[in-house]
Amino acid sequence: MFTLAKASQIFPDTRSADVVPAITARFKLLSAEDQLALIWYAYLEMGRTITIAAPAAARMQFAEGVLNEIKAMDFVQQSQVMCDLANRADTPIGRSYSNWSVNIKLGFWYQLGQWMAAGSVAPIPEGYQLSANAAAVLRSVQEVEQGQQITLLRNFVVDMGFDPAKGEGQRVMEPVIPPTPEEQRKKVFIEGVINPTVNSYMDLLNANDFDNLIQLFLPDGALQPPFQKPIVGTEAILRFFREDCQNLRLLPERGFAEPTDGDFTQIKVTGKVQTPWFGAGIGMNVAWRFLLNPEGKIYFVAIDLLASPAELLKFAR
Ligand code: 45D
Repeated sequence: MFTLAKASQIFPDTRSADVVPAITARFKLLSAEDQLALIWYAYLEMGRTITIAAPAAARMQFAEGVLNEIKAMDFVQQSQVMCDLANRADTPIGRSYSNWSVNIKLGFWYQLGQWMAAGSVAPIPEGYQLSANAAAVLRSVQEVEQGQQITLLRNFVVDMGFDPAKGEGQRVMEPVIPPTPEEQRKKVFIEGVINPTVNSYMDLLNANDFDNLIQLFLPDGALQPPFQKPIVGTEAILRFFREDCQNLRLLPERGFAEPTDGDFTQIKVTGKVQTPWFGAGIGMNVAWRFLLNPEGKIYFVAIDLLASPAELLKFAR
């Protein structure tokens, strides 16, 4: 019947934003100096049209020690720390960094960016000239839609630092906030889909109600985030929800359901997702591809960042 490999092939005509992994791969070939300057230029330019929400204090406390350490250094040392992170050098700061959840990493850079702009942390040298390759990567970043741009920035940051345990180290994550109280929850409406599992999935994720959300999955079910391998099994998926999925806003718009092999049901939904970092300012175009077992439990769900807005309306059989 269904294996994970087969499940991941449902709705094969869904086009995801392949430019994101392609540009990320080119970025990784650049020197550390070019990487930092490129991110700085991209970040300054984005800042003209959109504001990043300041991270909550609860999130920043985990990076505070390292941030204060960096703030006390001179400019040469500060530049070295940033280059070491980009180079994934084995340093104490590089090791701390790799254990942080994505949002803590982003909060750390957010703070450094503020300090760089204010002049208290080493800026990118005035008049720094990107290499020809770096300039080309920057142009590619500028050409994609905003939802893809923020995904690129996030990708660039996530892979910095030094992780001797390759992701198996002691994770440092923000505290899990309590779910939204029942009376404050809103329900989504998905045109073309009336399925209690899919609707509950959206509503529970929007309410940060991860303990009930995980109940919708089969014990060996899987969730595949954009451009990642599937996360398999209750424990790993729940950990991912708690660590990376707080305060997301899912805005599904329409969908299509059909029966498939072995009395399973496959459902594709398209719509937008907002991240707490940019709020309503950036809606990422996404597809959810669900595969439900005959009892309506989730065996597989993939979240794809779509190649273009036209994909939102594509439901060909
Ligand atoms: O190096 O249904 C400086 C799942 C220069 C869950 C800098 C989901 C030097 C299931 C500027 C200082 C999660 C999969 C750096 C749905 C330097 C589910 C700083 C999807 C680095 C729907 C740079 C959720 C900075 C999605 C501060 C798709 C950069 C979520 C900041 C996507 C970048 C969220 C930020 C994304 C990027 C968030 C804040 C893409 C945030 C991106």
